[in-house]
Formats: sequence, C-alpha cells, structure tokens
Amino acid sequence: MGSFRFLHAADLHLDSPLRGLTRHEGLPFAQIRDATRRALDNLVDLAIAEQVAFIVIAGDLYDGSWKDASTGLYMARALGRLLQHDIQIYLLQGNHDAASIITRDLPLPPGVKRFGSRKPETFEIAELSVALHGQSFANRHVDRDMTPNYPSPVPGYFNIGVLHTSLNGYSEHETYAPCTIETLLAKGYDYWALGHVHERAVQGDGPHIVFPGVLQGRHIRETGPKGATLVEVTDGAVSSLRHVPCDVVRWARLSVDCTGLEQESDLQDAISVALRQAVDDHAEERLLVARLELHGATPLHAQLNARPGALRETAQQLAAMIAGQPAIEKLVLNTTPPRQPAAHVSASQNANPNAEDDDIAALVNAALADPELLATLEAELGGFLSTLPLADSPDQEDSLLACARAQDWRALLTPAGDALLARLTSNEHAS
Ligand SMILES: [Mn+2]
Repeated sequence: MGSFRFLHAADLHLDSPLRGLTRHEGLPFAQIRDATRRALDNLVDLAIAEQVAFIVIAGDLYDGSWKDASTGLYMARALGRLLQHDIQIYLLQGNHDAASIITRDLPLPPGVKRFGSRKPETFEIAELSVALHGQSFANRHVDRDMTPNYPSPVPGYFNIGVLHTSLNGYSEHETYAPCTIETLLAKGYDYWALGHVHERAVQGDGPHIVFPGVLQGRHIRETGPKGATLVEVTDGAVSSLRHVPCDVVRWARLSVDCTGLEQESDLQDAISVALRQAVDDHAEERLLVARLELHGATPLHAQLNARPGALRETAQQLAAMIAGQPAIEKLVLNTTPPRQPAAHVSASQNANPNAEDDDIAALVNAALADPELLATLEAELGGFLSTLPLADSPDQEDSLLACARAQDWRALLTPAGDALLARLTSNEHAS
C-alpha cells in the first residue's frame, strides 16, 4: 500500500444570499456576495496543487435551489477543472440540497459520483484500496440516525463514511440525522467525512471524525478561518490532517476596551489598533469584515450613545485608511457610564435590563451635561418652588423636592432617571 491525499469539504452553500446584511450600509456587497464562488475556486486550486486523488463534499454544495442557471454552471466549471486533473469527485446531498429541494441538477459524467438517497451506497477505488460509504438526504428533514444501515467496512481497504449530520450537542444547528460518536466509531471505518456543522471540529484521535466546517463564512456568526481538510493516508492509515483556509472574506468580532478613555481621539486610536491587529491576524489577501464591540466604563459613554451613527461612520473611515481596508459590519455600543445606576434598578425583572440601563443612563448623563436644559429647569421650576409653603424638616433632606429647592439638578435627575427606568422595565406596565 502506498500513500495518497484526498480533500474533504462540506457546506459550500454556493451563492448563499446575503441575509440581513443589506441593512448594514457601506459594506462591499458585491465582494461578499461573490465570496462563496471564489472560495470554491480556491478549493479547486488547492486540490490541483496538492495533487489529491479525489475530493469528498459531504453535503450542502448549494444553499437551496439554484438562484438561476449560473449557479449550476459555476459548479460545473469547478468540477470540470478537477476532472481535467484526474481528480475524482464524490458528492453527497445534505439538508440544503436534498433531492426533494433541488429542482435542477448537474449531469454526472464519469468521474463524478453522487451517493443515492434511498439507501447507503458504496463506491470503491480499487487502485487505492479505498471504499466510500454514504447516503444523501432525500428530504430536507431527516430526524433518524442513518448510520445503522451503513455497510460494514470493506476488509483491507481504507474505509470512509460520508454523512451529513448534526451529530449531537451542536445547539446552533438544527437536528439532522442525529448520531453519536460511539455509533460512528462502532462502524469500524478509518475516517468519517461529515458535513453540516459549520464550525470545524475533529472528534477523537482514533478513527478520525471530522467536520471541515463551512468553506466560506457567510455572516458574523461564521467567524475565523474557513476552508477544507486535507488528509494524507500512508499505508492504510491517516498520516496527516491539515485544515487549509479557502475563504476570501473573513469575519471577525473585535472587542474594543474603552475603559477610562476620555477623548474621542483615544477611542479612535483604540479602534484603529483593534482593526490593524485583526488584519494582521486574519486577512492576508482577504477582505476582513469586522463587528466592533465597544465595552467598558468611559466618560465618553453618553456622547457615543447620543450619536452612534456618527461613530460608525468614523470607524468606517478609520478602517478605510488601514492597509487591507477592512469593512465594518456593525458597531455595537456596550459601554457604561463611569457612574453605575442604582442597585435596585438592575435588579428589575426585565429580560434584558442592561440595554435599558445604558439607554436611560445615557439620557440622564446627556441631560446633566446640557447647560441649556439645566437653565430651563431653573427658570421654570425655580419660581414655582419658591412659592411652595413647605417647611424643611430633617427627614426631607434627601427628598426630590429638597433637591429641587436647593437647585441641585444633578441630584434630582439621577433618581428621576432611575425611576423612569424602573417604570419602563416594570412587568406591571407590560400590557
Ligand atoms: Mn446542512
């Protein structure tokens, strides 16, 4: 037995639409929309450069029915390049491209094999002593374990199981063809080429159970390097396993610590540093698309929250002036004011009290910093308050009225903000 290489990919989702992205202004949509096609080209280039014997694609080549004939033609060209280099192709249909979903399909010339959906099918490559076992999805929803019907390994061969599955315990993914690592191991195969889970994962260190992950990240939940797994087999055993990036657009969530930043220029520097670092870490020739998440207690909090759109534009301009020109998907403000809201407020039963806290605190802070508002309060309330025939008493010293009479607007507005927040987040007002 000699040695050979093969490539394992899954979840290409060719021509996947830009769901939810179009509302983010200033993104290079054309480049992002084209990314799944260019990643497919990179996959083909990789297969040719590494002189792999064959490629296995474990489901979800497409995101659903083709958007038009050009999706099928693009895939045909990619597969055609592989065939011209004598690279055999093994395809499996997953939940996104199940037999019942795809209304049009590619012809299957010699060299392209697709696993049937009625029962598991085995393809043998005699000259390499390789057997591939797999079953495509007939329908979108497969809620049973498909592995019991998979055949026993071919003796003396390197056996590969091909399966589109959520395995179990991947809560981010809907349950499809669930199975356990134990049942996969019990089959006695040498390698499980899985698809469906978009995060790359390698299970166990005996027979390899591998999710290569999505070929190209498509949104901010698919961050980090994306690509395919290059497997080398020597004398019937896996001798090396390498994940090779194929993506052309890389998604990243960047956390920017704003704690104690006092000047907007300091914040701009922090954003530039975070972006530059991410480009160095990730981008190379790729487009980096970043979500900036600002956090920490800063005196800038109120001012940032008052004009989040302006900050986003500034961040985009900063990004445009950095080598590699990363794009900003979104800017999320999770900063807090230096002074925290009163404890009873955060104990309220709101489902997401922090966002409310921050908004109200920002309003109150903005009000306190507004000399015009303070002057108005004094003018409108001052005269009225002085006519009130109320005697000061010791237990009224901290009351709102006492604060007003003393023209201590800060002391007045702070509990007013807290009271407003308590009202807004009270369940009694939910109707
Ligand atoms: Mn899938």
